Amino acid sequence: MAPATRRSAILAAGALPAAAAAPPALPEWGAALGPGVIEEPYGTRSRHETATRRYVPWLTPDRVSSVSFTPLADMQGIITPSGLHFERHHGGVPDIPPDDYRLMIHGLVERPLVFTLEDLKRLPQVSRICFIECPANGGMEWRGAQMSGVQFTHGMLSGSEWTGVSLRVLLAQAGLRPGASWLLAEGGDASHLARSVPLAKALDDAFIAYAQNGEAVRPQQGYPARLVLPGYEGNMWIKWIRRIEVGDRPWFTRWETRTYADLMPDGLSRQFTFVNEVNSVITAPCPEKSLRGRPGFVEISGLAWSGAGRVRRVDVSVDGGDNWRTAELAEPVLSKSLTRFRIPWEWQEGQRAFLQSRAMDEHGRVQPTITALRAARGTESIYHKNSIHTWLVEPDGTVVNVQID
Ligand SMILES: Nc1nc2c(c(=O)[nH]1)N[C@H]1C(S)=C(S)[C@@H](COP(=O)(O)O)O[C@H]1N2
Ligand SMILES: [Mo]
Repeated sequence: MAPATRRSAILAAGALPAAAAAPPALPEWGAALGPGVIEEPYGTRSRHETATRRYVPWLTPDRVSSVSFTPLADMQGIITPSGLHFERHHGGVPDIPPDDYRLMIHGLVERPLVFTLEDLKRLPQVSRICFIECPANGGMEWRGAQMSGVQFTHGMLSGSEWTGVSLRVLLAQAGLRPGASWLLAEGGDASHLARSVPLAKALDDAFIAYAQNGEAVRPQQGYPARLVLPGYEGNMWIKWIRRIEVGDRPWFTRWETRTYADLMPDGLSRQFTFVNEVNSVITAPCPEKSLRGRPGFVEISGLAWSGAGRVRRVDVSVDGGDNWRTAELAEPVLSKSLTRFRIPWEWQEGQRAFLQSRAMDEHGRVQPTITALRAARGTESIYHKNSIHTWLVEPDGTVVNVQID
């Protein structure tokens, strides 16, 4: 069969007969007036776009523990559209009228304070683009490849611009008392999820966000305000935050003693693993974006991130790690943010390939192989899996989730 020309391939993809849509013919949509500006005061995406958050039925049986995943294969750049941000809640999404919202700061402080949302908005503002990742991202893959797409292997990951007020500013207003060294942050939802946060982190780059990607934080993300802890594991980013207590030691809440501790092979568990270590994944090609019928030039593209700082380098292999080439990092490359990488490739029909990406951050930390990670951490944990991920490209272009040494 003769290879398809670019033009015939484009025409074949469209819904209209070729002659009606292709220039220089005038297509139907250019021959009549469309709706004007008053039709849609708050905009939505094109009705032809279908990417959605999805959930795994056996993983999220009820509202006490539900999670949906960002469709990473459909994402471009480093910002996740707010409507596709992954969701993780332990008591459903509360409906909080902004006028009724209050944030209390108390404990080891000079002046206990209660802030309204307006109070928070009057204070000096900070904005930052950063990723949030649930530490359970990839948790279903610890014992072997299981999920059939990047949405489920890595989709508890999103990137946003968050805007709000620095915790440093709020704590300065309350005034820290001697001995202050930890905070307890508590959510206002039915779960009352509460996590201990080191004071050093709070004074470094933590903030209370009331905006996300230029508008109010979405209800699913913590409206009207949530804690943002750049680089720290997602479950500490308390949503619907209502209370910050200052103390002189961690609280060891039930979330910390039972839920979010990393089980180690020797039967002990790591109490706190705050930082999400350097990680990456190829988002194209992937199981959702196969190469079937698309031989020739392929731009391999993906996301890299590190909770410890900037991504310095991403290497890509198409032969399961025998040979590596360094990918291009797309600007901006921001600390504790998603970073987009790209590298050109030629794929031939009939060629089997094992695609991998391996990120390194500015501290020289490198993603381990799955074998090395298991040797260090065992298989009891479901948290903090940052190993090199492998996609198998079958000879027909199908892409499959596999694990190799
Ligand atoms: N109040 C409250 N905060 C919460 C949660 C929750 O259930 N209640 N879930 C946590 C978990 S486990 C994660 S991974 C992140 C998810 O944030 P997102 O839903 O905005 O993606 O929020 C965290 N903050
Ligand atoms: Mo989470």
